Amino acid sequence: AQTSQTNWGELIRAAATNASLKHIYWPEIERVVAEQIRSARMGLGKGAWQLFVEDGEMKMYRREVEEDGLVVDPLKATHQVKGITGRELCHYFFYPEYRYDWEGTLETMNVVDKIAEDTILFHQIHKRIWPAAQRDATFWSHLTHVPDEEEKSEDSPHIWATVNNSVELPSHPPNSGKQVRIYLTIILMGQTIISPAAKGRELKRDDITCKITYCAVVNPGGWAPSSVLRAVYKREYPKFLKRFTAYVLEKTKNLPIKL
Ligand code: 18C
Repeated sequence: AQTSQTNWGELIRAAATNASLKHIYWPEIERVVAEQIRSARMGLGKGAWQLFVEDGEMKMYRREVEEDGLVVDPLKATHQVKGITGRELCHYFFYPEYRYDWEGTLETMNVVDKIAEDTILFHQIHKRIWPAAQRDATFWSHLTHVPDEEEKSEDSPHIWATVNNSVELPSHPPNSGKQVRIYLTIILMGQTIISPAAKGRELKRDDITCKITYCAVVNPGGWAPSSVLRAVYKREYPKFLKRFTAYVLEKTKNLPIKL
C-alpha cells in the first residue's frame, strides 16, 4: 500500500555509508537504487510478463523487447528459500571475494575501486559464447537495506538489496579490446519472513524464509543472434539463481543467523 508514497531515496540515504554519500556517483546511485527497489516491489502487475521458467518456488518472467535490433528482454524472477536471510543473500552477491565461487559466466573479475564498504566498482570479462564476440562490463554495485513496511512490527528485519548498474570508466573504455561492452541494470532483493511459531524463543534457520526478487536488463551492446541469446539466458538465469541460493545456504548453515 505504501509503494507510491514511500521516499525510497531517503531510506537508501539513511542506510548508506558516509564515503558513498560523498562520492560523485551518489546522486545516480540513489536514483537507480530507488527505482529498482520500487519496481522490484511492484510485482507483476504492470506489463505483459510471460512466465518462461518454473522450477519449484522459482519463477522467471520476461518481456520480449528489442532495441536497435538487439534483444534486451527484461527479466523478473521470484524465488523463496528456507533457511537464509535477505541480508545473507545480498552479502554473498555483493562482496567480490565470493564471486568466483558462484558466478558461472565469469572469466575475470576486477575491483576497479572500492568506493566504500557498501559501494564497489567492477570490471568483469564474461565467457565467450560462440559465434558472438566475448563481452565485458563495467558497473557500480551498491548494497543497501530499507525497512519492510509491509511487516508492521517495529523489529521486523529490513529488506536487503544489491543493485548493479553499468557505468563508463575512463580507465576501461568500451569496445577497445576484443570484448564488446554489455550494459546491465540488475537488482537482487531479499525479504526475510519469520515464522510466527518462533515467537519468544531462539530463532532457528528452520524459522526463516527468504523471499527473493531478481530483476535484470542486459543490453548485449553489439551483434548477437537473437535465438542464441534467448536460449543462453533461458539456461543461464535459472542456473544462476539455483546455484547462487544453494551456495548461500551452504555458506550459512552453521553460522549464526544475520537478520
Ligand atoms: O547478476 C548476476 N551476476 C552479477 C555478478 O557477476 C552481475 C553480472 C551480470 C552480467 C551478466 C551478463 C553476462 C553475459 C555474458 C555472456 C554469458 C556467458 C554465458 C556463459 C556460459 C557458460 O550482475 C548473475 C548473472 C546471471 C547470468 C545471466 C546471463 C544473461 C545473458 C544475457 C545475454 C548477454 C549477451 C550475451 C552475448 C551474446 C550471446 C549470444
